[in-house]
Amino acid sequence: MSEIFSNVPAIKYEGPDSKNPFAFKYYDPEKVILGKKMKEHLPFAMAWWHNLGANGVDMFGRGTIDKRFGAAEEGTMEHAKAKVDAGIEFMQKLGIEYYCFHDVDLVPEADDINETNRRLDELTDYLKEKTEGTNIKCLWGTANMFSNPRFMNGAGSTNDVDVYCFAAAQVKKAIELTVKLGGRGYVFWGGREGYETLLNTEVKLEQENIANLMRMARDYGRSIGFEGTFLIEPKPKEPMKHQYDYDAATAIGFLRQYGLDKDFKMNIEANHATLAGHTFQHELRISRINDMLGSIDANQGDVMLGWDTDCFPSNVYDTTLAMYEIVKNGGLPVGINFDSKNRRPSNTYEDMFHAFILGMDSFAFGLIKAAEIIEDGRLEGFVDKKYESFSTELGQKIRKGETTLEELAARAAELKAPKNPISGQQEYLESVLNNIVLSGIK
Ligand code: XUL
Ligand code: CO
Repeated sequence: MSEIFSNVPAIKYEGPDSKNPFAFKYYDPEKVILGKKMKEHLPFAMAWWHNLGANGVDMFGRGTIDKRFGAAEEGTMEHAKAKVDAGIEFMQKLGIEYYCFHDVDLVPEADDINETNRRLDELTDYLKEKTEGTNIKCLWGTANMFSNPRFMNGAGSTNDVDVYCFAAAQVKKAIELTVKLGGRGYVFWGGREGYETLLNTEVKLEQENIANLMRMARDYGRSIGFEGTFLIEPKPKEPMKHQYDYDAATAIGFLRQYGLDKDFKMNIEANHATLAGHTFQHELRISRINDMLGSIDANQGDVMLGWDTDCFPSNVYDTTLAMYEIVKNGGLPVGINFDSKNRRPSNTYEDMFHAFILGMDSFAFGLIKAAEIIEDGRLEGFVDKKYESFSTELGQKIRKGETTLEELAARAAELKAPKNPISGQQEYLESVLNNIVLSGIK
């Protein structure tokens, strides 16, 4: 197997003062933070579709990036195998141990699903053989139920029983492959599970059918030995006008309604959060407090653009607050998938590495600063103080749900007026956050 990325060395940690473009400035895998190695806090994964597939094509222009990786022609099994070789070399050079895939990222899809499945078997045999003896494994798998025209009216939410069977067949196969490749998670992202207009849509039927597809997936997965986490990846829109898994709160409510909440958690994507009008931290917090935080798709949107740009994460305030939620969650049961892609004019192999160095360093920096927020104590100390009245005898009684309106109204009558409300001190807290983020690396 010849070296594909021959201009790029193995990427090592050199520290914040390094000017080497092919070195980590913050990601130091063996460094211990809050009792755990950085690489254990940060189970990074490469998204097969973006990193090995996306060639810069957009709605207005053809691809700009050559991702043949030495294969003669795109869309062949030779190309599919070249992607495996390139992917392994890429991950090893960066020290990334995980990858995520959709079924059809791995092989070119055939007209007959039997042939597609045969190709998937051949390719995953090859992938397994090539990763044997390395520490590279699958983070999560998923079925692409949004690109093929048969899913134009939805997959689990389709109007057509036969199309529903194809969705089921793809989910079945993708779970089998996830198990074969040792995956920790299985994701449902419902790109076509939603509607363009309610004039032609039976929302109740569609949602019940989606829930049944997920139930069958859970039962089948458990029956073939999948012990990992099933995940819903919320997104409010794009490609559909409205997607049912709008945000974490909506998806969690859906899982509870259909009795799926013991097996499923959230895969929170930063850019999907902002499309829903939330911060990334909001979506992580809502998931965490409901014991539903399973995994993240690491990327960021662009404040000037209202769609899913899947930029590599560079905003260290966002990664700091995200890592704060993740650390508070006790880590992630699944991991951190860079669902991010190079910008179209970043069209060299070197750019692929720069992108991951940016993303991994941004999250490593976020982890360092999240630990500092916790150790510093000023932010959490303020929050404790803000709510301290709920530690009093009456506050505790309210928390336990042991009070009545009459009793509380009697106290209000006795007080006549409450004491002045305490300040929320937002600007002070923001200056504390700045102080921590900008204080350098110890
Ligand atoms: C689309 C998206 C997907 C999912 C997997 O916005 O995020 O790539 O992560 O289907
Ligand atoms: Co995603």
